[in-house]
Amino acid sequence: MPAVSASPATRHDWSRAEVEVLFDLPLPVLLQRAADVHRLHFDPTEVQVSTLLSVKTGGCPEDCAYCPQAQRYHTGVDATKLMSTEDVLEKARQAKAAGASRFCMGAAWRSPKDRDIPKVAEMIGAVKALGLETCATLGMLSSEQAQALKSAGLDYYNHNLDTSPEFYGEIIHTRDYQDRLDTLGHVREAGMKTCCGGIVGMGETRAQRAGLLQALANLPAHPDSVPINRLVQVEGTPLHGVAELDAFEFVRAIAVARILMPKSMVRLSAGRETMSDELQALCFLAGANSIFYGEKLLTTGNPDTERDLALFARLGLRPMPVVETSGTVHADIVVGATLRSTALPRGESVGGNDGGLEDSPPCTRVA
Ligand code: SAM
Ligand code: DTB
Ligand code: SF4
Repeated sequence: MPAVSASPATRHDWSRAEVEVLFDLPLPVLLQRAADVHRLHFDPTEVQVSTLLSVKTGGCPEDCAYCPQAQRYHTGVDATKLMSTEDVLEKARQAKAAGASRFCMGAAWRSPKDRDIPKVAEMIGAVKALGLETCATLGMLSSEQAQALKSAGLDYYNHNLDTSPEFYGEIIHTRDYQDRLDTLGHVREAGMKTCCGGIVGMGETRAQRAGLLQALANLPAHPDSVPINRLVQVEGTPLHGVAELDAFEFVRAIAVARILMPKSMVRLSAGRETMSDELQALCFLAGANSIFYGEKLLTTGNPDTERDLALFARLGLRPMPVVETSGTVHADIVVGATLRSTALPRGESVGGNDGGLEDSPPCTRVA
């Protein structure tokens, strides 16, 4: 069996066998390793908080077998037009008031039409002007489209590999793996940060889950955010009724993602609504440090904000500060029933929150 390097150095040459060795570790050993890596680069009490909005829902021509927004499946999701900038702004203001630091706009497109780009650019500029980080997920992008979105102020682009190269053909037939890699290349070349992950629980094997994480870790640059989605089973999609993934297998995927991509935000993404608080806590122990916050994902549910606030308080977690180029640190602290933002001079830390942070370690995050 091949040895796994103990070096925490960022690598892009993981072999499948090495990743499988990690997956196969006894769970306490795997969790310990992931937690050690997490602490090298992050304060384990901090969780990055993003809110999602579907700015154009349903009617998608693609055939992703998991997706309630594909037109060809009968899921009860009605197709809508692109939202107006004013309506998006209202939702972004609400997300900011509730404590989100990043606002992610999703569209059920195979790829945007060139005529859509000015409208989306306007939305991005308006959301950014609120002081939120901006993220969009609009499907495949050309190089020119990626540059236009960057110029509009887009910080992150989400485009997932979704699964391992060898399982991919069982899930999607209307675009191939290389199309996804090409879009990610355009996003990187335009100078945006990448948000790229996948879905587990689609009936793939452990080796295929290892293949997804290997593909993500061996990208030319590790994604800045890595969403690990647990399949949300939606009636009418081909994957409805697939065998549920064992909860500990999901935790393993989070832990391996953390070890392979030590400096990335690993997002405990879709699927939280049906997870217990205890399972989510295990995911945070395994190195997850980002969530979607707000009662809806794109078309399906997410935990109530009250439940998330209570979970943060019970676990002693707090929203991750956003470090802006101006040198100001916006630290979000749990106050009453919302996650609130306050501006702090760079280098100062928040002196505790409702979750009892007096005993928490200093932030050891490495830029
Ligand atoms: N249409 C664009 C695209 O496919 O890139 C953007 C939106 S698409 C809904 C974004 C991602 O959401 C997908 O790549 C997939 O990873 C995730 N997703 C969609 N449906 C899901 C489901 N039922 N469960 C978990 N994740 C899902
Ligand atoms: C990602 O990886 N997960 C989010 C976001 N990127 C766009 C989407 C999850 C969608 C879950 C199904 C739905 O709500 O429609
Ligand atoms: Fe369309 Fe994106 Fe859903 Fe695939 S995941 S069907 S591309 S909205």
